[in-house]
Amino acid sequence: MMNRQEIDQLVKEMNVDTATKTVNPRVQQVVVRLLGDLFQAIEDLDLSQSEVWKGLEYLADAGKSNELGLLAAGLGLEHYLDLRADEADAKAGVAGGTPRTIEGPLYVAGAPESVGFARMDDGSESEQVDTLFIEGVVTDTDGKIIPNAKVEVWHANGLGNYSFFDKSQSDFNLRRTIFTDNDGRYVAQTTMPVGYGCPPEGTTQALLNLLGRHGQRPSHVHYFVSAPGYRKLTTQFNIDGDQYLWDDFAFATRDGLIATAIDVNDPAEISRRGVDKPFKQITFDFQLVHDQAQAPAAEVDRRRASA
Ligand code: MBD
Ligand code: FE
Repeated sequence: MMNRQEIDQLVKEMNVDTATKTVNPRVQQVVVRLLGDLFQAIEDLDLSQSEVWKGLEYLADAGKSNELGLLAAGLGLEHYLDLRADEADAKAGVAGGTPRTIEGPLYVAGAPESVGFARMDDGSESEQVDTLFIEGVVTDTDGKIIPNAKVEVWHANGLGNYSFFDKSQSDFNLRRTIFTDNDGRYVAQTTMPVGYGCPPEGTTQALLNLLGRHGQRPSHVHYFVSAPGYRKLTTQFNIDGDQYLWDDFAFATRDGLIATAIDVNDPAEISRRGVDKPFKQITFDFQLVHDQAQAPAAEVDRRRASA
């Protein structure tokens, strides 16, 4: 058995003392720490060589199938980073506003833009899925409306699948960028999302199976909400009544982020909305926090798809 001091000495001899060119100190610090922690875990758990290779092969497979983002959500790493961001905000005196929750791995940049209103669905599911109107206002934390706020919205179809990743859907189906109107309002006409489930034969679900866990999310809608002078908000609402509301494999459900879908059957309302059947309606408002010099960055730099 090596103790931690011997492990750290070995890591240093192999990866620090061997440097002959410019060092990136942050990368060196992180690599040295993670290698030390890994070697320590191999000692503590007495991992066999085969077990270590299985782990590397798992990560290679997860990367090859583009599931590392899904894995980060499913293992709670993405939610943990949110808890850390909340703590950092609180420490910097940043308070109030709509709570953040995870982005997830399925955002695609470049969605069609409009002002005030967008129809998000391509009509292909109109017969199978309820129509949903989502509307709300964007304000600051004092309730002052924010016109021209950028509201990026994306969600799954009636099978729990997202366009772009699901190539059977049309381009940017259920993905839109809506700028709030002069009253700070956005309205989206779309279809009721169904909760996403991890691909059953995928690498993420394979690991979840070994942990005895499901890979299901409740029905939800994702948002980025931003405006000049305000901190960018990454969030979602999760829809009340879904069996996975508080049993989300990605841990995104939070107090303050639960939406209720109301059934609307009134013929006058149906005609006012310009639709031909009863629909569901969700009101979801956002409060943005003013930028402050000491605040931690709200923008997360990560690789995202764009189309
Ligand atoms: C999703 O739709 C999602 O939002 C997350 C976090 C993970 C997988 C699929
Ligand atoms: Fe999602």
